[in-house]
Amino acid sequence: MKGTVHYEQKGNIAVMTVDNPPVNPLSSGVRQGLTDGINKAIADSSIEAIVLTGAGRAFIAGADISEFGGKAEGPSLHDCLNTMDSSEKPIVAAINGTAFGGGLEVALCCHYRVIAPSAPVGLPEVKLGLLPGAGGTQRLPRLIGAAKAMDFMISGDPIPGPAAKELGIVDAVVEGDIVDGAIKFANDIIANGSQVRRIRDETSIIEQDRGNEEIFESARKTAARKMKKRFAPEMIIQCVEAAVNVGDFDAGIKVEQECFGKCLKHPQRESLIYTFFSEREVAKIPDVPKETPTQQIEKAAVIGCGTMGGGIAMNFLNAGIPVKSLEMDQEALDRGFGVIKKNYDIQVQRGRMTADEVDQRMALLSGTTEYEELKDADVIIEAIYENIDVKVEAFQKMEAVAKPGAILASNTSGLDIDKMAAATSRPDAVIGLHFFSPANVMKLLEVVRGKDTSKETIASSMKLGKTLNKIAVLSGNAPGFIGNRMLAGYTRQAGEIILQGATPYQVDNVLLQFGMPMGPFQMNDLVGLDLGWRARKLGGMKPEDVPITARVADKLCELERFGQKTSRGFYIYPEGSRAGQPDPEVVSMVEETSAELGITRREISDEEVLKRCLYPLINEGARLLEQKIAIRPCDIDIVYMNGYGFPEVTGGPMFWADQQGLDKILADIKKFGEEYGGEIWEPAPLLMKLVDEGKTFQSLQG
Ligand code: 3H9
Repeated sequence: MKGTVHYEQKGNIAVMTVDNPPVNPLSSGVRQGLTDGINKAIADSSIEAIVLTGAGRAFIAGADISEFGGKAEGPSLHDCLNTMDSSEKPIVAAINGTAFGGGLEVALCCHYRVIAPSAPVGLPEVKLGLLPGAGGTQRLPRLIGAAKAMDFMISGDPIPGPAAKELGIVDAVVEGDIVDGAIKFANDIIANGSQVRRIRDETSIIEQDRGNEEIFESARKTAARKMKKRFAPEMIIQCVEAAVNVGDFDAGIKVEQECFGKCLKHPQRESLIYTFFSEREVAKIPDVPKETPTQQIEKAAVIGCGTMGGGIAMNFLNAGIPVKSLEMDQEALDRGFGVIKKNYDIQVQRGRMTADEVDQRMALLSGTTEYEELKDADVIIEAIYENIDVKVEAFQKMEAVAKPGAILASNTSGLDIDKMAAATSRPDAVIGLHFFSPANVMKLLEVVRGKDTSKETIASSMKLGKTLNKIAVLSGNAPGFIGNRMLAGYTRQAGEIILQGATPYQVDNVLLQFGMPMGPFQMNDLVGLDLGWRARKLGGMKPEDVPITARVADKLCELERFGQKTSRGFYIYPEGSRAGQPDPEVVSMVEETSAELGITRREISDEEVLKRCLYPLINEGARLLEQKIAIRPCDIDIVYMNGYGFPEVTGGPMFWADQQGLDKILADIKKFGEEYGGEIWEPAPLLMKLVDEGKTFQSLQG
């Protein structure tokens, strides 16, 4: 059995410590240890109260997620909690660190709770497609009211100890040694008559909520807005409705168990738990051992302070690391710093930061126009114009001034890292650090290893990703890396489909319905249609050589419809709005373009739109795996969910593909190949091999 609980007698108090490193989930051994420990303390007449705490950095991180979907050994969590709840000797939870999910529910089952100021508490089950299924949906509303409880459970976001006290989740915040504090708390209770306070028996707060339909309506609206297409929030609301309107605790628990069972069986649960483990798996690089020495990043430099460079600099400022920005002239620096300050001021207006915090962050930012001044930086990231010659020149200048051991990085979104590395005499220190726009917001960091990048540089960059609060995924060096290489087929298909009969609005709508935050044409409008158009013009491309899938976008650009920035693109954006409205003129333009190209338009079903946009992602993903550009399917999934908005509830394109059936996908790819031809529909050998062997992408995870 996994995990244990230590039992120690301190005078009249039994101190039980959950020990299941690194974060003490409620694995079988812990459940057994809790049950045995509580029974032992109850049976021992010299014990008057019990203190429960966790070893290391966590109190209890929740149920053992790896047990879901399988058969668990040992006592059930419910039996264990019933033993605790019915104890006549007071139990005090000494929340020393993270108390999440089932961990907080264990604490809610204790009769009292004290917490360390730094300890976070939360019920994040919703993020795994679940609900608090160990009494949390019944106990929390009895403690803090239905509205606040639903808010807490539907967001799944943690709060620190003092906020938990303010909300009424814990009884006291204890400075200093938490176990000593809890023992003192327990002795005060003993002195006052050893009363146990069971949350299950508290009724006054839920009675106030009874019959108030508005709070549930409001929770449903919040869930629809913030947790679009998620199954679990509605289940949480139904459980709280039962807590409030049924009133009887055991009847409420029955509803909770039924709803928990529905979540457990729902495909979203499987995808979201896969995502949880994948987010952690991507940090593990098979040929870069955990013990690889890393470079301490104490000072950073960013070349370029435009949209990307400024956003990248903000990541370092947010992590408390001083940054020097290099620009061509003072005017460009002032402009860049102005944008950074404006971004922070918006955070202050939204109440997410204080003016003092902004000052502290801005104080870490300095500017220069001289490469020489980058000599102290531990990492230098170039974020300049996406042109290999310009980048090569920047690397030559970087290496001339960089101190020994500094990481030399490029924020390129797909250019050749080895070419940049070859421009220096230290290719081992060169790496790609591809941030996604807006760089201060997006979670993904694509880390790109060149052929000579050292293990130390890789390990340091992956660690830097964590410091900057990003999810770092390692990619091999190939055009477009993982993300943009896969995206190429997706956007090209969207462009082709509209010429064959769909409208841009139908295509966008299908992908929105699938769960993408925006469709490909909305994305084009956001990024700016002029980028590709200008590049084609600058490159002297003749109109007849423009790829057919870019023809409509180029026509829009000729009319100065560049997208959101000019309030017109594929959509029309009313003054100040980012929500575009369809434009019949664009539909006519698309139809004209089809006619010019001699394409007969026909009705295209939503199903075909979806398959033709998504299957190229999967086919290309298979090639990336085959060519070892992506290490595992989960690396691709994490890139797509965090960098491109692929819906989390699907687990990412490769996981989703497995669930659809690779044989069905391969058959469709072959069919599209016969109908439309082109490299894009040539089945990847790995996909064919997996289908032949009756295997899934998951079978490659190792
Ligand atoms: C639940 O409680 C349901 C109940 O309501 C009802 C039951 C009937 N289980 O994240 P880290 C592993 S649902 C198993 O890198 P950090 C993790 O995979 C649960 N394993 O550390 C990793 O393994 P490895 C509700 C877990 O310091 C290692 O621990 N609870 C669990 O950055 C270190 O994790 C949650 O959703 C777990 N519960 O962050 C909490 N948790 O080293 C989920 C972690 O092999 N956990 N592991 O890759 C977290 O949010 C973070 O892990 C935590 C620590 C904040 C705790």
